[in-house]
Amino acid sequence: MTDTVVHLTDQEREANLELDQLKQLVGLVPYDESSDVFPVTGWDSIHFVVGNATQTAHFYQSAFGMELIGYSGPETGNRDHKAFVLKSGSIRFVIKGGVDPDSPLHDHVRRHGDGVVDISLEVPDLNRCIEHARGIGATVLQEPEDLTDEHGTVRVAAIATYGETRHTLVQRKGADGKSTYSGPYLPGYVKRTSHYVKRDGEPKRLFQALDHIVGNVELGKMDEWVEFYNKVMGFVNMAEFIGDDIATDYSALMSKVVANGNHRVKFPLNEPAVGKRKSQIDEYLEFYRGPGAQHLALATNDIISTVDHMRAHGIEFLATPDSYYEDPKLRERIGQVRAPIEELQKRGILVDRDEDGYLLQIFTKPVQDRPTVFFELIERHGSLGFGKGNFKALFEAIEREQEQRGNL
Ligand code: TYF
Ligand code: FE
Repeated sequence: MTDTVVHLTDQEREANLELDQLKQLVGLVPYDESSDVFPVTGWDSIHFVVGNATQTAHFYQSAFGMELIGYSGPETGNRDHKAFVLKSGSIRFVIKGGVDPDSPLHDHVRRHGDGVVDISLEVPDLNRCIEHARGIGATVLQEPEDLTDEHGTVRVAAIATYGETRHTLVQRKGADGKSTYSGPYLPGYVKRTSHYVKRDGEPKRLFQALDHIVGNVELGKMDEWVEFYNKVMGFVNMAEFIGDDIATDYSALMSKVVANGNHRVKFPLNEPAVGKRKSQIDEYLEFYRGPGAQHLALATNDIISTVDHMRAHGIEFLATPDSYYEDPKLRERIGQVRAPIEELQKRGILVDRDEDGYLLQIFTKPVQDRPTVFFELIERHGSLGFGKGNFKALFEAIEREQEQRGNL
């Protein structure tokens, strides 16, 4: 096993990320790619379908500091919908909303509300992935196809995952490892830059990478989805899991984590558990009308200024009670961290430490009308975990919100 198998994607290189930085940001590990049945290079893009893409794209530019880089819509020949491509560091969001009243995107919004429809991954050998996935019995939603325009060619295909969510697989490089496409995003999208102007003193970007995306699945289905990622996509199980112990006392959920070989792509999978109270996962499943992506964790190297910026732009975070910081066991548990605890307390940032290091994290409230999708900000300092030591405080905070919504 050597480090040399961990490559940077073009996106990461463009974002001027060094491998060491990325290792720190998202907790990369070396692995042997030659025995991988479904090699994944990294995240390609995350697609959201929303009720009003024009306004949601503005929200991600202003409050999340993202940069508009591409567009598809009626002006470019796409009469069905508008799609805005936004970027921060090495990650892209694609925000889509129906224009044609008969657009199928409206059906998605009617049923699920705003949400994540596609977790797109970059792969070095698309045909090999699809052949393997089909062999195991995965649902191929889109057969491999070359998309071409004046900027070159990208090869894409898609497989189904939980609920109505899909993984589009994108191959942007030839067998020689050279990029085959030089456009802003994919064929069909034109370059477009922001009208949103950053105010003086605003950080260049608020997050550099995507750390993990959590999926909520139905009661009793978590292990099936873990097996799906193991068998179909060659993902490995990570150590962290939430079992019955935390489930019965707090928000009643079970969770296991799968990751691709080098841990760049990490998927915790939650299912509701029967506890004292109605699970936060049940609330999600009810309002999303089925399984779907629950939270996206954005990796930042400066969570303090990121939180300050987002708050100044109206983003609401889950409150952490002062008792969390005043507990003498907290200081014992976390030891020395990069900022005074008072600075973390002021903002409600949580801290956790394990054998590899520590992490800082904070969670937003749901970002759309339904109590479904939310975001996490995470600043890793060696820890490869997900904040297990914070689950109690976090789930209690989620329950306070659930109670206010009348869903507990
Ligand atoms: O991704 C994680 O595991 C942490 C903790 O419903 C978490 O961010 C787990 C389940 C959940 C909310 C947060
Ligand atoms: Fe998380």
